[in-house]
Formats: sequence, C-alpha cells, structure tokens
Amino acid sequence: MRTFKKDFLWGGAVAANQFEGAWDADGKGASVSDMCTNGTHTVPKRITTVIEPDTLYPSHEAIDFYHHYKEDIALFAEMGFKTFRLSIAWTRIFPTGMETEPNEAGLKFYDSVFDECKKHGIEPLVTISHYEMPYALIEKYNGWYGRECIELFVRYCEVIFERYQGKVKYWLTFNEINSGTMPMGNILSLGTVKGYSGSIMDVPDDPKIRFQALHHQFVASAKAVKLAHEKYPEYKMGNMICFITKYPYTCNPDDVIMTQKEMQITNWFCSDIQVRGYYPAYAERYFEENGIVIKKEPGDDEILREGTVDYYTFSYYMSTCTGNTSDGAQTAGNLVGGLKNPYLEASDWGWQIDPKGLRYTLNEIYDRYQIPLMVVENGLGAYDKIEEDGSINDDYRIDYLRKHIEQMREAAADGVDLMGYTPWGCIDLVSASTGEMAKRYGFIYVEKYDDGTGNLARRRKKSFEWYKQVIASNGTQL
Ligand code: BGP
Repeated sequence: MRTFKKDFLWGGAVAANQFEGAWDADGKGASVSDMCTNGTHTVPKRITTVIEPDTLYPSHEAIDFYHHYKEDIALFAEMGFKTFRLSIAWTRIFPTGMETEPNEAGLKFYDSVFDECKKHGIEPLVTISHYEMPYALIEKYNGWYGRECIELFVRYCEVIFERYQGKVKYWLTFNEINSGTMPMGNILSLGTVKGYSGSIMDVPDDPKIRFQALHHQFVASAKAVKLAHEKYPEYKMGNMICFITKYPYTCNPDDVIMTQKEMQITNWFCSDIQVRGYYPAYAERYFEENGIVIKKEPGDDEILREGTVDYYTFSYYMSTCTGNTSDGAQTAGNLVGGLKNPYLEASDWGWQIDPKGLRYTLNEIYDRYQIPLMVVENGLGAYDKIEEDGSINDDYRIDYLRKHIEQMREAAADGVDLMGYTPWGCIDLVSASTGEMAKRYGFIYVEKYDDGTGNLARRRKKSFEWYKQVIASNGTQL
C-alpha cells in the first residue's frame, strides 16, 4: 500500500506579516496588515487609515523573526524540517509597491534567511503575497480593483525571481486567493478597502468590485507563473487555496445542491482557473445572478491559459455543513462559518475538528486536477500554558496533528499524489483573524502576549519532540 513518499516535504508554515515584526525597519513600507489593530475572539480587529497613537498593531513587532531568524531556523532544523514555508513581505522589496527600483536592504534580509535555510538543508517554499499588500496601493488604486496592480506585482516577481535563483525552487503566488470570493477577502487579500477605517467585520462589500479585483489577481498570478516557466525552468509554481470543506446538512437534495453551489464558488472557482486555465462554466450563472460583469482586456484569456500552475496547495483546518434549515446551530470557521456538524468537536475558537474531512478533501482535489498536492497549512489554534517546571504539554495539539497526518496517509494510500505537509504557525505567531497571540499553533512557544508584552524567548513545547519523531520516521511513528 502507498504511503508518504521518500522525499516527502515535512516542515512548517508562517507568513511575514504575522511573525517578522520590524514593520518599518530598513526601508520597509506599511502593508495592509500593518494598519490592523489587535482584537480578540469576540472583539474584531480594526483597520485604520493612519497609525493611531497608543494603539496596538500586532504585526509591528509580532515575534520579531527579523532579529531571531538564525535561532528560529536552527530550531526548525532541530525538528528535521525538509521545507519551510514563509512569505516575502512585498513592502520590504517595494515599500509602496510603486517604486521602480527595489529596496536592497529588504532583498538582503531574505538572502540571509534563505542562506540560513540552505545551511541547514531546508528548502524554502515561498508565498509571494500573503495578506500583505502595500497599503499605498490601497490608497492609490483601491487595492487589486486597480488593474495597475498586475504590472506592479509582476515587477516585484521579476525582481525576486532573478535575485533568489539557486536559493528558492518552490513558489506560491497568492495565499488563499479564494478569500476574494468572500467578503473577508476585501481586507485580507484584495485590499479593496480604500479610505475605510473600522471593524474588519463591517467592511463595505460589493461583489462586483471583489470579483473584478480577483480577476486582476488571476492575471497577475498567471503572468508570474508564465514568467517563471519561460525564464527559470527550475522553478516550481503553485497556487494556494483556503479549502473550506462543506457537507450537506441533510440528504435532502436541496441541501446537496446548495452545498455543491457553495463548494463551486468558495473552493473550486479560483483553482479551476489557476489549474485548468479558464473560467468554469458554472461561474456564468453565478455572475448573472449577482450582477457581476468581469472586465477583461484582450489577451487576458490567453494569459490564464498559459499560466497554469504545476502543483496545487491548500490550507485545511475545519469543515462545516450547508443547508436550508433555519434551526441548525451555527459554528465559526476559517474566513466563514456554517452550520454545526453534530458529529464533530470544535477548538476553543469554535473551528470544527475534522481529520477525515482532510482525506475526503485530498481525494476530491486530486480527482479533479491530477497534479501534485501539498497541505501547506493545518493545525490547532489553542491556549497553551507554561507549567512550573517550564514545560508546555500540548497533547491536544499532538492529538489534532496525529489524526490529520493519519488521514493524509490514508489519502496517499487512496492514490493521491501528496508532496508535503507544512503545519501552520510552526512557531507561535499573531493570529490572522483576531490579531491575538493567545491563539497559538506552534511547536515552539514564544513569550509574547496579547497586550504586546513579553521577552520574545523561545521554548520547545511537547509537540516539538513529537513532530521531530514524525519527520524522522517519515510519518510512521505518530
Ligand atoms: C489562514 C491564513 C493564515 C493563518 C491561518 C490561521 O487562513 O492563511 O495566515 O493565520 O489561517 O488562522 P488564524 O490565524 O485566524 O487562526
């Protein structure tokens, strides 16, 4: 029976805006995340148009990887990481996104990070844009709604592709590009929040603007892939989807159809374009019913066809149910919630834990596209406690990860071509949805707290040793 491949890419994942800190060091500009305040599980973060005094912006210091990268990468190496998924902050390279010359200090920082990875035999997996668009592009163009962003993004790609040859092989264009199919995408990925200041939950939403902005991202992504394929044949280009698995709440055919429709737009729409190279047939009806008319320029369709990705990656945390019922209980989730599944338990943040859903999802994706897959985010956000002896016994996290890895192994046995696994937040970092530090995912604890205090010291959790053994045994000792 098949299992994990010999060269399976075990590792961990992070994003610049959630862990680097040093938000304005060495010429870096402000990204959309740098304009977001902290929040909690129940009080949403705010975005502000200027940096307000006496307000906590968690990305500004985060866990200060910028000054701790050697120590952190050494800890990843100690666990035996084969790969490390990180993102480049666009604003370190082009502070406003609009300069013609890149910022050398920013380029140098990533040189050092990639060199450090190489020293430890760790292959970087680089997300080009992970929820950190330059804020100046929001002010000028209303984010990705402005077609100008395509060329600015391509310029950024040209610079980093050229610079990091021999250091990076695996690239992902946009993190969770399908967040743009949901209102939350306005703020996270599309930057269609020009002039808006207030709760991230109340951002004005116009699907016409959102899907137009998304079209610009598709073209930008395809252009980046095309550029890499033509000029740097050693580069492997992937997409990245936030997969929110949905089950019909009942076997009533109405629930089944409703679930299928939601799955199409939320989960399949973006990757159908990025993997197959054209807009799917079902989009036409959705656009008609929602008054969406995509403005394309001549050549766009051709670019989409020519810029299809080499592999498919996704995040998977939870699943929800969909149905017409009004009496089903609601559950929270990543980017969106849904109906509660009575067969599942949930995390402290209300995300339903569903390891078998990962096997199901892997099979569904592979059947559809038949290109290699990688799970580039998965994990349990939980409260951790330092015991008196200094240990952190995160058995709940080990349990979550073990069950998900078991199901990945099942999927591999089902025939899915799985390249690797990078659990989210391998070192504690700032939560994307709430801005909290208390929602921890790491194998490594960081002494940094919700009020911005903490000495930033790193400690190994119990899961650190456990994951080390998982990697050493290529997933057989769980
Ligand atoms: C994904 C994002 C990550 C990350 C993760 C966990 O949607 O790509 O950036 O943060 O979710 O979510 P959270 O931080 O809200 O717990």
